[in-house]
Amino acid sequence: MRTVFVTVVVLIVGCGGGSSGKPGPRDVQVSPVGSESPSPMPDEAAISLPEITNSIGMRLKLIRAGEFLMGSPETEAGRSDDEKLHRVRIAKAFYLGIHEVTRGQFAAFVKETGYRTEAESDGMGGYGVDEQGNFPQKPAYTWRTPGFSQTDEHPVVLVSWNDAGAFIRWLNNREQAEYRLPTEAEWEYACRAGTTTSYSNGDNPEQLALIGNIADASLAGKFAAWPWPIIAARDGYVFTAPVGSFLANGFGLHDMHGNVWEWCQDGYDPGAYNSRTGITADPFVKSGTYRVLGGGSWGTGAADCRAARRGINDPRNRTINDGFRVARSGIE
Ligand SMILES: [Ca+2]
Repeated sequence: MRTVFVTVVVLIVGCGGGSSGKPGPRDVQVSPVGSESPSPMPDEAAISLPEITNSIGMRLKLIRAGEFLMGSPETEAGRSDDEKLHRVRIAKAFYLGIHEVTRGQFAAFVKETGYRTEAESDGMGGYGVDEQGNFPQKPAYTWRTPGFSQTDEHPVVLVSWNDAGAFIRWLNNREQAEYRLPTEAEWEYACRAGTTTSYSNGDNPEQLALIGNIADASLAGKFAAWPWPIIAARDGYVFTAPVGSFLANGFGLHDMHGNVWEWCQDGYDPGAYNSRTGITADPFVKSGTYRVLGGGSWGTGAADCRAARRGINDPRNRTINDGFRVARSGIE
């Protein structure tokens, strides 16, 4: 199965296809501990890249134009066949949120607009996790009441791709700016921050605990039968963590791995990478039944947190591990 954890969508590539009414895991496979890859500390020069703070206190980092290898090498543990390695040019600089959009920032939007998320407006709620570690959809599960404790500094969850779009339209209206979701290519470029390894700090899943909140020993202590791989390391969080709780990557961005899956603009096209040759400038898949997410979440295994992983979900879906961060264009 190739779906984002806790989702109604079951995709299609390599699993016989079709949709399901139940959540399901992706084809997760955690690589062995003991990689020789180093665990670099963030590059101080990169972290000092220009930064802006917007009208709701959101900090965004300038991400410079450049080229990178998108996707993963065939030797990468846990990879999928939709990740063919290819060269991509990000032609224009853009700003990207240093952090995922927080519950407090989303609350400011709701307070000003009266917006009701899809989980609230259709009365169905979203997908949460109960005490037994099952993933039911319930009206009670919304961004306000995800079923676990959150402060305003935690990433907002249970927001659909459409809800993220509504937040961004509000922000653009408020600031007369050009906020948007990052493209899939921009997201991976920013996540990698110049690295070519599975994660921005190497290939060792156990070292993910230094830079992100994933399914770890903390989670295992609460849910004995969690259906996804769990690293032995302890990151200290069963559910979401306050944004910025872990080390930044080389571009000064926090939580690109773990915490919440982050919605990208793109539709999901499983064959998109295979069709690209040479250097592809600013690839963007405009349409698609499903939308792409990056980075994995607090509940997902390490392989799903890889920079190259292409998470997939229906744009109307809302779960306790999907959130987003915003990009801003119109630079230079
Ligand atoms: Ca964790």
